[in-house]
Amino acid sequence: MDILNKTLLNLRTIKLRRFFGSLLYPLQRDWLERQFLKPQTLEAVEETGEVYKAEATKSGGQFNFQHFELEICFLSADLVRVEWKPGILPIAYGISRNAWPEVETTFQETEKCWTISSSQLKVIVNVDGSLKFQNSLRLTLREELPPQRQTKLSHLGKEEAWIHQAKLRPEEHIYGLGERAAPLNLRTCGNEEETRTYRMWNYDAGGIYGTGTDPLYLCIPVYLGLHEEGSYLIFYENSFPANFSFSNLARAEFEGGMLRYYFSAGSLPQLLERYTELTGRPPLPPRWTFGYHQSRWGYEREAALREVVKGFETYNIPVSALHLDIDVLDNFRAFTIDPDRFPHLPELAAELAAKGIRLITIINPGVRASRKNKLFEEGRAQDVFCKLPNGKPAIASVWAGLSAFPDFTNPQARHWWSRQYEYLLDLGITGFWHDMNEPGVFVLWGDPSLPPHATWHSMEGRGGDHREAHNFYGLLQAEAGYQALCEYQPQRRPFIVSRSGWAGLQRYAWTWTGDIITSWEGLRQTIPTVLNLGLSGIAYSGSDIGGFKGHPSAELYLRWFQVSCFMPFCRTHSANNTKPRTPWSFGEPTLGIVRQFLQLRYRLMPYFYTLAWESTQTGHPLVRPLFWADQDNPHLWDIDDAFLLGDALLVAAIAEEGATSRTIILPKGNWYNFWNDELLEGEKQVKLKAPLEQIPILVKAGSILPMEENNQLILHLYPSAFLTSQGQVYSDEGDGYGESRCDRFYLTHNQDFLELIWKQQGDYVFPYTSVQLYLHGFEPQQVWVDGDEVVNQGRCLDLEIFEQVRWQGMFTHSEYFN
Ligand code: NBV
Repeated sequence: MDILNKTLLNLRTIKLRRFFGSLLYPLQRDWLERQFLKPQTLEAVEETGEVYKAEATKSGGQFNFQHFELEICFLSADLVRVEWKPGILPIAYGISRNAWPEVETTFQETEKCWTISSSQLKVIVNVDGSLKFQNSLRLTLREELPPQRQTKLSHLGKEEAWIHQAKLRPEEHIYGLGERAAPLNLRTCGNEEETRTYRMWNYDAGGIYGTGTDPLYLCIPVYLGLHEEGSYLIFYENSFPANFSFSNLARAEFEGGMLRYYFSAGSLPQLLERYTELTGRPPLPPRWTFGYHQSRWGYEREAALREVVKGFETYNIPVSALHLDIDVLDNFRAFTIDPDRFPHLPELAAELAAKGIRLITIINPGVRASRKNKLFEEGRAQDVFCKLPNGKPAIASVWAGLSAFPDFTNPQARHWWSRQYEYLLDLGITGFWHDMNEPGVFVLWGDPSLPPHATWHSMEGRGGDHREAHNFYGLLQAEAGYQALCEYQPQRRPFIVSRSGWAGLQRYAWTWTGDIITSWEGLRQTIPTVLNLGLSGIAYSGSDIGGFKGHPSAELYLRWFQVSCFMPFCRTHSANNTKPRTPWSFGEPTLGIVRQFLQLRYRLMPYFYTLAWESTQTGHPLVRPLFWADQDNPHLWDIDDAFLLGDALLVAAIAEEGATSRTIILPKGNWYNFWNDELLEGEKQVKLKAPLEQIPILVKAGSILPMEENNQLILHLYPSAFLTSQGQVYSDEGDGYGESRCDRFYLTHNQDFLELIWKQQGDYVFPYTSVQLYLHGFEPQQVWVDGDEVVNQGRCLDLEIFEQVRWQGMFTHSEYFN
């Protein structure tokens, strides 16, 4: 965006006072940076040189090359850590598991190379420093070129910059990298000139972005490669700014640090399991978080909130949370509530809680730098802010005006920050929304964050500049917030949604896709963005329904809403200068259809909640690309306008104005049309109807889909010709850490019989009053419950607890079942 546009946008949104800050701060930033960027002595790019020593170690091998050292260490049979030194050792903020049992490996030497193998993986180290990774079938998954290093002299002394490259197979597809406004496959073409570069530098898109904007708020240096021989994952444990590109070569260029990365091989689900074993799995969120969230920048008074709640009641729309944006703050200062505009917040919070609606408030990390601000004075006294070389806090202009920024790499700062949440929790706030935590600041030009070389961080006491700390900022703020919620409300599970983060954010927070443009293209973009976040370990995300900035048409809002009902985070949110946006803002038929979709989402609650519980065990994202369950089918590798929700549901977005149908290639297996039970064959392209009141939803044959209504558990049984159908339902209190239970159901069939077995596990009392079994694709004639024949009620059977149900009848789609 050019300076003129930015100036206008700034004037409109941040007002005159902060506008001057956004003009003066970049001048200061650039001046400071000039002081620090002394002319650098760049030494020529170095390669490994000759190897002069190679030896086996406990779980791997150690190699000394003329210029570099290489250490290979198996953490498990399918996960290996590779380290090229020298360089600054990373602080393990992204890592959750540090201790791994010893892995049995064999170390072999030939004339040209060394081979280190586990039962599942072989790493071949060539004399020139190139590496090859093979699976147990000896299929080559990845071939790396010897790394290159550039040594430079900075204000910190001698530093390394690294270039790491690997060959990509012609058909290879690449996914991940955190949050990207790009297609699902990040390697869009093999052509060098058109190759996109993806930057690793968490970035505030400044109120609006669309496809192609890069970087965004949440970069993660992790990617998955998928090709004909298999799939693998690479995670670079390096937080320095970096550029990634994928042409014939996958190239990663890091501006500093050590070249430490992890390689894992396996199917996509296995890769996510390993990666989240390393970087952490998402904890179980409270159940209400899967309900609908309503938000808007612009609820300026309590009365506005009351009115919105009234709307939900009047129009009979379910809602579980209201989000309070910066309007709620007293002069935009962190951890405050404006006493004039929100004088009775505790009463309001209690009133809403009684209706099952939680309040979530925004928190920005910038602390107004003023003697009158107690928080600032306290932070200064405790020395917890990011500093300039003269020891003073680094100050930049943001919402609260000139502000200082807590240095979350300082454990004392995290502790101090986490103490602040108590005040808001006491008022009745349930969850927190961390915004502007790249950290983002107001600038008219240049990078909207702190001076990269001139800002000094604690880095757990060892020291480091903002280049190293920047990408950790949102992650560590989330850690501080999470600790606060655990400490002050130990009986509740934390809920934080964070705009920025890094590898491991899933341990503390959800995210959303930020200020996406209001347009059909914007809607379409949110799907690959959410999918790639999921493949980067972030299981929970969603987008501002209708887009952040702009006025969606009724049709766009509706289509956005329909797809968001199947995303983990379902929230309408919009900028302050947009027209009010609620499910009823567009009148009928939008209102009625939105209501139906939301009711469907609430009915699917047992399914969402069970997926969430599964994710605590596996790290699998809730929303997955179509090839997740059928990765050998290359026709699915680029599909990014449809997704799977868990294993059972396939959802196809309608992201084209006026469209009333669309085509889609189905993954293997058979699929039931959710709306009419038609059975469709997988691995084929099908055309599906999508009138305004529907988007295509398919259910995989072989699924047992749990839903609920009026305290009844409804199990939708979708038999498959080939498989035992299975399903499970996880239940507990919905919050806290009490007892839980898991109900498992197994459906088998032969010619004209169907049998369902129920196995119960866990001490939590079955929370439903009854169970309804709903048969799809089967017409029953006779029914037996636990051996006794009962009256045939047709496709729906209402029961209490049982062990076995048997039906005799006919498959509707007998052509598939014989
Ligand atoms: O707090 C205001 C907005 C918020 O509504 C939005 O969701 C964030 O992404 N915030 C950004 C700051 C200002 C944006 C111009």
